[in-house]
Amino acid sequence: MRTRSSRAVRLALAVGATALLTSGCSGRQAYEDAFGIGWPHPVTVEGKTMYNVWLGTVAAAAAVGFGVYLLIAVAVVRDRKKTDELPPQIRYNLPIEVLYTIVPFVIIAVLFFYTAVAENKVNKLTKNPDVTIGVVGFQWNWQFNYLNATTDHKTVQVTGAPPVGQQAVLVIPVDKKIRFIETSPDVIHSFWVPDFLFKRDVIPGRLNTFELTPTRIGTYVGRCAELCGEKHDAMNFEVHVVSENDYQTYIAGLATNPDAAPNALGAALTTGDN
Ligand SMILES: [Cu+2]
Repeated sequence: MRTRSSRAVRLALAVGATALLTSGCSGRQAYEDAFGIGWPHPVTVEGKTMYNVWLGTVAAAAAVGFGVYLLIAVAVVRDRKKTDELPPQIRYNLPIEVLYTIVPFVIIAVLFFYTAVAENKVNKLTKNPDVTIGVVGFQWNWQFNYLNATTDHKTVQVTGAPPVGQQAVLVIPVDKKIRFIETSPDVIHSFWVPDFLFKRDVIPGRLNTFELTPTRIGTYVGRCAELCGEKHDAMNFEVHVVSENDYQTYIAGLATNPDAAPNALGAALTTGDN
């Protein structure tokens, strides 16, 4: 009996390991899949901060759920019908009522606290970001201005051609603080890179500023997340997170040949798998 069960365990382990290897998942990816509990893999430091809030919230929800099911089970077992006599009918119980008013409030206060802390951390601006990019969302494409980016502090620029002709390309170095300053000349757009787990509205007459630190080299899709008119769906852009060297090469290329197709330049860069 014991041999059969240990053989079954070994078989299950072998099947699991084979599935893991053949699916092409790295160990880290498998770990994140198992413990992310529905949270996508962020490729930014900021996404990781929010991931921690998510884990805490899920843990709190699981504890509450477990408590509720436990109380239901206790009531079902202890108070099941034994005689035809009704159990004592209690109209209220002050301590219990105070408890179930205070406990949810405490839970919400704790969740609010950690959410506010994470939000402040994500929204915090540093004194000296490594790269500053002016983002202009317009009907219907994007323009990226790399402020003081060249060695002689010139600004270089990439503009996607509206409406569908040419996607705008955003190239940023990995593991660097990137500051984005957004504005719009027409209507409200929204800068969104799903893999960054970050989205911020682009509002006419206003400068919205935030910072992100990408952590993984790769190519990602960017979108406009605000219904901004007829060709809203044409506002996709490409994001290349590249090494510092590739980034410098890209900026130098853009500075010497501003008319070169930004797509071609972007595609020429070495990018890791996504
Ligand atoms: Cu838009």
